[in-house]
Amino acid sequence: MIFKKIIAAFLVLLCASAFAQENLIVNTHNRKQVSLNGTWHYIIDPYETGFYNYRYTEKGEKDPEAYWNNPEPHGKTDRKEHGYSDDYTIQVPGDWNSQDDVFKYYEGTVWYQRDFDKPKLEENERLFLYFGAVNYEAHVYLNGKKLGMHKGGFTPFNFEVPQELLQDKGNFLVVKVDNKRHADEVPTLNTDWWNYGGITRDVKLVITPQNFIQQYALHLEQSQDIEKAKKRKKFTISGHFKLNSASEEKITIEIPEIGLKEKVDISGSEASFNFDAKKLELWSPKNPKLYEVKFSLGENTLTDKIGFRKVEVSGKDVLLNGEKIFMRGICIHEEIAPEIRRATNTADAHKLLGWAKELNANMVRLAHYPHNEYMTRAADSLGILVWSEIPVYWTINFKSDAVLEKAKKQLDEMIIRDQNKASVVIWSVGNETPVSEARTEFMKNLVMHAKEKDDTRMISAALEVGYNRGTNYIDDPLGEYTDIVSVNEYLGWYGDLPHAKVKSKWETAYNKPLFFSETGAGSKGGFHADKETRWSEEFQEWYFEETLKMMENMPDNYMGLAPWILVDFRSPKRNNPKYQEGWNRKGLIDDKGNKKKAFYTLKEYYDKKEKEFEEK
Ligand code: GCB
Repeated sequence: MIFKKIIAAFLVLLCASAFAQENLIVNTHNRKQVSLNGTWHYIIDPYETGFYNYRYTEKGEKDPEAYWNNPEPHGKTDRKEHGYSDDYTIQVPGDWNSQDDVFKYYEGTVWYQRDFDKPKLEENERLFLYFGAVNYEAHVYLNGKKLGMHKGGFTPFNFEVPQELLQDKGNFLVVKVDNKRHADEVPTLNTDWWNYGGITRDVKLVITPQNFIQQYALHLEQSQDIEKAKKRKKFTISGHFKLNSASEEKITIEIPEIGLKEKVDISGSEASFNFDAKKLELWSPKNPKLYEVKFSLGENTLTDKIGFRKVEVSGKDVLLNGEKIFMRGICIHEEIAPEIRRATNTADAHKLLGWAKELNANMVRLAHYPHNEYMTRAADSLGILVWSEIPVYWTINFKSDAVLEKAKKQLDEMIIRDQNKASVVIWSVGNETPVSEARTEFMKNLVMHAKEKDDTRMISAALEVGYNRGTNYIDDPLGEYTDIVSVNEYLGWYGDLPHAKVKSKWETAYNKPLFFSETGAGSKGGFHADKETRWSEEFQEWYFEETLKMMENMPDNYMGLAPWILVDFRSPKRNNPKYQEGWNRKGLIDDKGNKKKAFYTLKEYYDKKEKEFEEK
């Protein structure tokens, strides 16, 4: 019996840590749940005393001094050197850095703890503990037992809660969170953003039936001729299901608004399907139409709101629902600057995307990691195209298979979570990775992996510009594998002055759509001077004027841009004591929320581009 229990515990652990994405539950917003957001206790533990004994080996499960345990002292003679107290509390979701001065620059381990009562469960219902994200490494313990661990600071994970572990009242939940940077992680040691630590996204108990739809994809079949489909008013919808366990039952898909009801046969625990749908209104930025969709397995129904659209590359163009588009983009970090914290909720998402809308953008590049799901849900409903990226940033260890596996896992988790968001049109596998054979092999592997998982989106990566006899030449070998060629350019900021831009020549080695995934210059909001004075709003405005003139001379595969960046953001690399003070100042909006002059320069260009495309 004990042997069986050990094996079962081992299997739970193995599945939980190594294959978290296989078990990932999607669309948790619309499932039965109990939120565990709110006030938690914490212990700061830079030496990891709660985890290792004094010989630096992991503490035994029952060790009373392990911080996942917290026995009451038996009496006054008892020695006790840790504890959770109401004097040390922290809010979840949220980064720790913004919550107390002791955390401002902290990188290391913090233990989080809270109690919860067992929710009321119907017969056969199951319980999963779901985390929207924890940066970076999380070890999760319930009533002294380890449920599992997860690495990756921006993607969700969940562990099943074995019911025999639960008490009716006061279940003791502990999460060891460690945000130390390491050379062999994703991202690696060096980034140009703040390493906010903590349980940065929602935590909840998800209650499911015995068997349930764990993951699904539902979209327009990519191979259909969309022009013909539009003319005939008959579209093919396809997708797949992954159940938690094998079932003989059929799954019913309903879209009540168009009177659609289809049954899908399951063999084992997975099924692929396709069927026709009439009268479908397609999703686009102009008409972000979402349909209520109901998926039923037996008695249980899960609802979602899904938009249907087709995005594809056709020669040098990107087509959305068969029509050529121009991406009026802007890059965004997941940060609320005036409060110096991570964005965590719907209001935050609407604030950031609201600014993007004011700019008349129709697209956002969510840099440089998957943002929280409120962002992609809001983008779906507001009609904003999304570029979503994994943090394969700069100098990842491209020679390591283990690092490649870590990157793939984050890619899987990103895709699985958001594959039903019509707004997400680009998966990006990285940013400014330095060209080498090992790098290209690594990145190609990620591109192929993303394509295999999802053929309904374009795959890209932000590349760097090469130079060839006076020409800005985009020839990074990775461009051969991506669907669109995206590049970051800073001519006039990191080299030369902005007036050099108009005369610059641009060429690409690839006959594919060309997208500028970054361009930008720093300015301190409210600092005014002549245009040649660095850090002034006038310099940044000038940079944008020259950049936008330069764009008019681009080759005809130019199909959009996402300048760097919507709002100033925290970065430990930016230490000019007068103008930066720990902020990357390339925002079009400053850290107080004020729009800089360049905001309006870009907006004017976007208004013009919008008209130009409407008139075509
Ligand atoms: C880049 C990076 C971005 C930086 C930006 C800058 O090329 O992709 O993460 O923050 O430049 O400000 O230099």
